[in-house]
Amino acid sequence: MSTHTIAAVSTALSNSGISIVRISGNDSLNIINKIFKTNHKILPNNIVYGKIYDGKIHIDNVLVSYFKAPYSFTGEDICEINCHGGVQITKQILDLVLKNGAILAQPGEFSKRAFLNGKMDLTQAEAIINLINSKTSTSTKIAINQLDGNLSKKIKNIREELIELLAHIEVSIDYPEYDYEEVEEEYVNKLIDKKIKEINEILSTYEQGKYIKDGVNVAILGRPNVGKSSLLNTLAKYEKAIVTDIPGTTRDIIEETINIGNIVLNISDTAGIRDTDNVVEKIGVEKSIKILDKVDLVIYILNVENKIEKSDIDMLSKIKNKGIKLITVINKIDKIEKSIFDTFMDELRKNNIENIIPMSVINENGIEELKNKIEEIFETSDLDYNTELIITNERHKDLLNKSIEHLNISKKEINNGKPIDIISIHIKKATALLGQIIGADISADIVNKIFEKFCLGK
Ligand SMILES: Nc1nc2c(ncn2[C@@H]2O[C@H](COP(=O)(O)OP(=O)(O)OP(=O)(O)O)[C@@H](O)[C@H]2O)c(=O)[nH]1
Ligand SMILES: [Mg+2]
Repeated sequence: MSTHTIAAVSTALSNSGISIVRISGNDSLNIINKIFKTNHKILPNNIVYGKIYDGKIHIDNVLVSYFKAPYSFTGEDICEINCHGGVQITKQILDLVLKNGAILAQPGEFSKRAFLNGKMDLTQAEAIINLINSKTSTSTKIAINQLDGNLSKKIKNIREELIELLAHIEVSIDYPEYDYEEVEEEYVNKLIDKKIKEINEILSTYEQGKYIKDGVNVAILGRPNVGKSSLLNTLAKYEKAIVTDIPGTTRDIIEETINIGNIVLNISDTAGIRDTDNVVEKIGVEKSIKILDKVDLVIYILNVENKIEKSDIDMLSKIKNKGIKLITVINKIDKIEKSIFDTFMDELRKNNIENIIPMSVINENGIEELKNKIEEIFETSDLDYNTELIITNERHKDLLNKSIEHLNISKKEINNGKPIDIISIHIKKATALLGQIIGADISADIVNKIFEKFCLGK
């Protein structure tokens, strides 16, 4: 299909034991023959030892493997040079391959060719990138499941039944003796309902899947000096943020990624929220409020030494009204009597604040409780990550949602007594949208966009 032969370094460019330069396309073996000397015969599915030469100059001692089309990752001839893993030597070998006829691969181009040559469908290609980017064992399991084709299988099944339904409808149109009677209506309605239910079941896993794949976005918010940066440092287990007793210490958003069990948290420590005339701090405060647009969870910290201000209650309501998950931490409990804590707690409860964690960051009191609460909120133990189908890609979610929209329209049209050919237009549309998930009927532009996000050499 593709004409030119491509090459790239498939391993990370840093000093390591070995690096792999991958070549794919008709010219792969020709290029290898020009630069590689060996005493062995280069046979498909074999790996041979030999030396790389640039003309007369000996560059490296390497292993070369050869996979003959169509039995390779891309479906084309592939040669891989396993060279020593120095950055300089790897670059030199890649340059040599390029000088001898290959062109540098685009990010994701090997996978794109695998898809275009029918070696895998789009969900499987997307699973590769999820697998590479995976940060926890759970997201790895989900990606492997998708790579095995489990999402594709499910989508194909739903799609096939809709295609059968369309064929059934065509028969009704072409052979008027089979009138499109009420029985037919009931049959079509029932089948569409069943498909909507199946699609919804897949969709319902998305939120969880997204958290597992991309991590949970968390902001630590609160007024100045309540202990936000101290909490970030304790969770990160090192002094990431500057902590002082001067209110207004943090001016910019400070980001850190940590794992709690199998959950990845992308935490942002923020500037303490207050009215201020300081230009720099003011910008920081604005950023703290703006961050609400992109977080899944807010940890709102209150200092038990202070009284709860109206601004705190307003902020807590704002967070809740935006539908963001909320944990409220009462910090510095090491500094007060129990009775003060009780009064504080009562006032929060009066304002319908739940998920409250008493804490002394300095003594690491309440940290485990906070972690447990986060796990409780974001880990649904009833999903079996080993076997269950979980979607993590926004593209899949959007296409599933749109296909449901069209199935719902077709149901409405049936109930409104619209002619069957009108109804079938929407079923066809839903079928096409489902097809786009696995890569059927998809435009070259979209394919390019998807593979652009891949890394170089994959
Ligand atoms: N006694 C006590 N002091 C604490 C506790 N947590 C934080 N502090 C102290 O409170 C002060 C402020 O802590 P920070 O973590 O800088 O507070 P912050 O909320 O990030 O403050 P800004 O960046 O100014 O918004 C520091 O002196 C901390 O050592 C705690 O649990 N108990
Ligand atoms: Mg701070």
